[in-house]
Amino acid sequence: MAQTLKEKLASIIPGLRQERQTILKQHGDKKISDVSIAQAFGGMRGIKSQICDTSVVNPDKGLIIRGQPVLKLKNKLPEEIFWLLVTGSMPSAEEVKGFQDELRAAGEVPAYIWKVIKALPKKSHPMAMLDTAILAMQHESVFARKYAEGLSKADYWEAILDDSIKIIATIHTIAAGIYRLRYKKGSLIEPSKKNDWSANYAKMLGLAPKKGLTAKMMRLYLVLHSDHEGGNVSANACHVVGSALSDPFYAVSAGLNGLAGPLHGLANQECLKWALGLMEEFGGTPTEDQIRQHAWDTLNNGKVIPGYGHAVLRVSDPRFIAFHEFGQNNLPNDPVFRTIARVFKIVPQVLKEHGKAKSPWPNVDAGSGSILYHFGLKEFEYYTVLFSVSRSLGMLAQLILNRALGSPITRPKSVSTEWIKKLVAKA
Ligand code: CMX
Repeated sequence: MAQTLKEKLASIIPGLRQERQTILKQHGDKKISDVSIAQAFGGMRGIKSQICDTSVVNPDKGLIIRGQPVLKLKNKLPEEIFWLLVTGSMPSAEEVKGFQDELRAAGEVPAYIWKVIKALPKKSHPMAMLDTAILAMQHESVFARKYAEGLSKADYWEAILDDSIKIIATIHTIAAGIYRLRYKKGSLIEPSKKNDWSANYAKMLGLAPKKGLTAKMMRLYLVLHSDHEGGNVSANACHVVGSALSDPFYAVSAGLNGLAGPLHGLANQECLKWALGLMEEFGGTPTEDQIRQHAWDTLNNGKVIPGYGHAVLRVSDPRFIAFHEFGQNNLPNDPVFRTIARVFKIVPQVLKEHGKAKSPWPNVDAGSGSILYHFGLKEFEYYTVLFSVSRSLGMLAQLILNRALGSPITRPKSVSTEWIKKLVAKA
């Protein structure tokens, strides 16, 4: 029988709580990681120190969502992916429809949000606009209100789910509105009751439908970026802030602030900028030798090549592969896509020769920009906003589960350099 997302969660949460308690009681002392001095100084890379059940990133296989490789999920709807992330199973067709209806019912963006966005400097970065809007909507938080009224710990997750639905129901409308206001694209466009979440986002941006291909591209984009386990900057920032019982508006806004960094989500704007710079320098699609030279110039100037390398992955990111296939099937002659495809042939060789990056392979940000550009989204400063709309799904799924399972406040111990020096001296 079809269930609402809340009913489905209510049916599985007791079992998950029991499972966590049993693991902790029977095996709580078992070690899962050692920490070296290099890791403590080095961004905690590779330290296994938190639990995230929505997805895992395998260094050799890439993103696995609830046991399924992301490439197997590439034709699903983001609404289905959210359900999968949070419950661990796919919804039935009826459940998806019910969930979409819930999103539509919660889709009204409060009028004050548009005033807040319009009050920002006109040249604000669209990520600053989105983060501010999500934070300003904190006023709507069911969790914050119910917590102040004395909500029981066992029921936190229900209010977190209510807030999550409000964020998912409105973030694409806010994001599309930011695009139209920031880049003077004309008046805001209403969503359609008939459309799914991705199709409505594409519609509200004002992109040409291209016989349904634009909605298909958007669906792929929003599925591929939805989650990437728990340790990346945005998921981790959202998790840490949420662990203080700050509500999802605070927590997601914090996560998105992290996504706005050039070593994380902003790399997709940087990547296209880099490719367009190449095309401008060489007057069109560059040759392989020209790309090699440009890549070396970037490295010799002490800069990173955006879209390449990864903290965990050691193969080409399957999400890059999915975009690459989409490009080959739908826009093989697009000059920007052809440049990106040629960059993919050359940059891994250059990075291997350079010898620093642990992975010379493309990550998700290497390919998405050329596709967006082809569909008329030419303002590449905006690209991380699209990433954000998608990533809100993973961040919120993780928040719901953490509150359902009573995860405590995050508080690792820091040590001083003096402490390390004494330790080393003793050894
Ligand atoms: N170009 C040049 N140098 C690179 C590089 C790249 N693409 N990727 C890594 N390196 C360098 C690092 O800067 C580091 O140099 P230093 O020793 O001088 O500090 C060295 O290689 C080792 O780094 P690493 O262990 O391989 O990579 P990290 O885990 O430290 O960093 C990442 C990972 C993604 C930040 C890095 O590969 C990078 O800066 N890539 C370019 C930016 C990018 O594409 N970011 C998007 C990642 C995906 C996402 O989160 O959205």
